[in-house]
Formats: sequence, C-alpha cells, structure tokens
Amino acid sequence: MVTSMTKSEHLRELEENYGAHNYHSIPVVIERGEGIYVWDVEGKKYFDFLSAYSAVNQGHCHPRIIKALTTQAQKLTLCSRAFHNSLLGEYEKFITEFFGYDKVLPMNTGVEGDETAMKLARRWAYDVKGVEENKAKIVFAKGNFMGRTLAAISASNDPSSYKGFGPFMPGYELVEYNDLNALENAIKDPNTAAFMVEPIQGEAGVIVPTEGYLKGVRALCTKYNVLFIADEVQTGLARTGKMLACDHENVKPDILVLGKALSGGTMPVSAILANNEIMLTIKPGEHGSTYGGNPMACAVSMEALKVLKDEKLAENAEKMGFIFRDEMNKLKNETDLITTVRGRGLFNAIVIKEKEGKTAWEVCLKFAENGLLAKPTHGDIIRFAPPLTINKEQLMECVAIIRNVILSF
Ligand code: IF1
Repeated sequence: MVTSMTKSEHLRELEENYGAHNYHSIPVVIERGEGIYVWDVEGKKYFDFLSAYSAVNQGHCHPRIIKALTTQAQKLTLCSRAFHNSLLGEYEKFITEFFGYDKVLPMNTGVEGDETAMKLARRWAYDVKGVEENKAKIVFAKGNFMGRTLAAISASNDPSSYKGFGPFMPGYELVEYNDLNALENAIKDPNTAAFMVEPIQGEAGVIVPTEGYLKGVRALCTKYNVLFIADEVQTGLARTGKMLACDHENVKPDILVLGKALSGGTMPVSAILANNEIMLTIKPGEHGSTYGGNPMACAVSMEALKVLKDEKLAENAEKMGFIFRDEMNKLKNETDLITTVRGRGLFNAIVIKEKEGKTAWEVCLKFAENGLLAKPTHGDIIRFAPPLTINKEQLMECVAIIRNVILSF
C-alpha cells in the first residue's frame, strides 16, 4: 500500500525492518554535515550537540581532514601490516612526539584500544612486575564504559551492558569512582597490573571527579607499581578544554588510549601510547589488526591532530564551556526541571527531574524539533557536546533553543 510517508519515515522503517534492534535513536535521519551543523533528509538544519559522541570535535567534514582522507584514498588505502606502508613511521613519530610517549600501537575502534591496553598491562605484569602467570588483576572504576566487546562489558556494572552476555572475563575488580581509599585497598594486591579509568566518566553521565583525584591515582599507581591506564577515548583531544583531560591535573598515565576524534569522525582510528618498558613487552605476532595503522588512518589522524592545535580547539572548548555552564546554571535557577549542571570544557550534562520517567527523552525530541540534536543517557541525563569549533554567537543561539524548550515543559 502506498502511504504518505515522509522520506525520513521511510528510511527509518527500512532500519526497523532490516537492521538489528540494538539502538533507540532520536527520529532524525541525517544526510549531510558541515562544521557544527547537520541536515536531515528533508533539508532541516540542526546544531549537532552530540558530535557523534565526541568523534567530530573538529566539526563535520572538516575540509583539511577530508582533503587528507581523499588524497590518500586515491593513492593507497590498505596494505596490511604484513608489509610496511609509507605513512606509518611518519605518523608514529608524529603522534608519539605530540603526546610525549616512546611508542604507539595503532588500532581502529575505541574498544579495541581499551582491550589492547588491558593486554599490554597483563603482559607487563608478567614480564616486568613479576606477577605469576594468569594471576594478573586489572582494577576499574564503577560506572566505566569502554564499549561493547566481552572484555569491555566484563568490567561494566551497568546491566544494560552486561546482562545476558556472560560468562565474563576473570581477573577484574571494580572500585568506586573518585575514591582513592577504595583504589588503594584494591591495588595493594601485588597481583595488580593496572588501574584503568576515564578521567571524566562519559556514559555514566559526565561525572567530573574531585580536584586532585587524578593526581592521587597517579601517586597510588606509582607507589604500588601499578600501571595507570587512562581511557581518553571520549574525554581526549580537546573536548574538556585541554588536549587531554589528564592535563587538567598535569598527570601522565602510563598507558593512554585515544579514539573517536583522532580521525575527526571520518573512520575508526584508535591509538595506544606507552613507553618502551611497557610497549616492547608485546613481540611480533602477538597482537595486531588488519586495518590498524593503515595509511588512510595515518594521513587522517595527523591532520586531525594538527587541526586541533592550529585552530586552538582546546582553548575554545574551555572558553565556550564556561559560558555554557554559566548559562545553564542561570536556567537551572529559573526552573525545577534541571537539578544539576556539570561538565568541563564542551563536555557537559544537565540532569532532568523525571516526572514519568521519560522527560529527558521528550526534552530531546523537543530540542530536535527546534533544531538542536542531543541525546539522553540513563533516562534523566542530557549530554551537551557540540563540535569544538562553535563560536560564542552560535553557542548563544543554542542556549536560547535549550532555554525555550526547557521552560516550555
Ligand atoms: C555506542 C556512551 C559515548 C567510550 C570510552 C571506549 C569507548 C567509548 C570512554 C569505545 C565509546 C560510545 C560508543 C557509543 C556510545 C558511546 C558513548 F553513550 F556510551 F557513553 F561516547 F558517550 N571508551 N563510547 O565512551 O569506543 O569502540 O565505540 O569506538 O553507540 O556504543 P568505540
């Protein structure tokens, strides 16, 4: 039967009929993106306040990144690590100097980056720390989110991540986030290989730890000869107002995991950085990936990092972030719908007072109607993470949309 479906309805129906039902997306079908804006298939324009979960920090289709991508795509896309490629060494030199580590191991997705860090930590524990084979323990913070693989969900205490997918990876322990006493008790155990943590917890709802927490984590890990692994897949790359969220406390993790914006939203690229004592414990043939370190990824990542620096996006995120939280706090004082405003740089969230358990979802639908895209997490939290290229005038336009929608409830 021919019905009067819109194009967007038709496309959503295709997904519903032929795709796995593993997402509950806001009903907007996006076709095009440029800078801080995206357009749907009906041609409606939106401010993107999710930035593909912080993968497009540099803005959609950044011309310099797209140029690096397309130029390399016409030359060589992949030759596998069975052979060398002409960009890998240059990229490795560039990114290790950029972040100040001896070595990098290139992978693709964020979760692969995190798993690689776990493997490295276990190997280091056996080869360097002297932990007995198969006894290594990795400690994580409750509320962590590392992605969807079995190793990642084994560390999760969120049932929507792990429930029904067991049995789980052994050798893990969870402690409260932002609790140094709990961490010390857990890592005192001489079998501890590492403590792995997001410097600001993303999926948990943009949870910013108390000032001094990261410094404390660094000190405890050093004291007990335990690796400090920072999952900066989401917090990294200028999002929080510094190149890395760890930079806010001037701490250097032993293993740094990057992903998402490392490619400016063009392709999955992740990187694991560490010094020789750790990285060289993995020997040829013991880890890898077909696509990891491919020449397109190398070309794109170098450009994506240069754009962050050249356009001073960390500085802009810091400045715009202060303005944004200030405006949200003013709004909070005018309504009882917002109970909390928190965040750092352009990584922010508001907590919505729930009435029938779906207010945050309805608020986001109203945002979309009014030309701003954001998505709720955990029912009552709305994350705000626009591309870092946003300027004050644009930001104030967004604040006005958010204000009008919130005050209309
Ligand atoms: C989805 C949230 C964001 C991450 C951290 C590793 C990964 C992620 C700190 C894995 C991924 C994602 C994936 C995305 C939703 C999402 C997310 F809502 F769950 F919290 F970003 F905000 N470490 N985060 O946040 O990276 O393998 O996906 O490349 O749809 O699952 P990946």
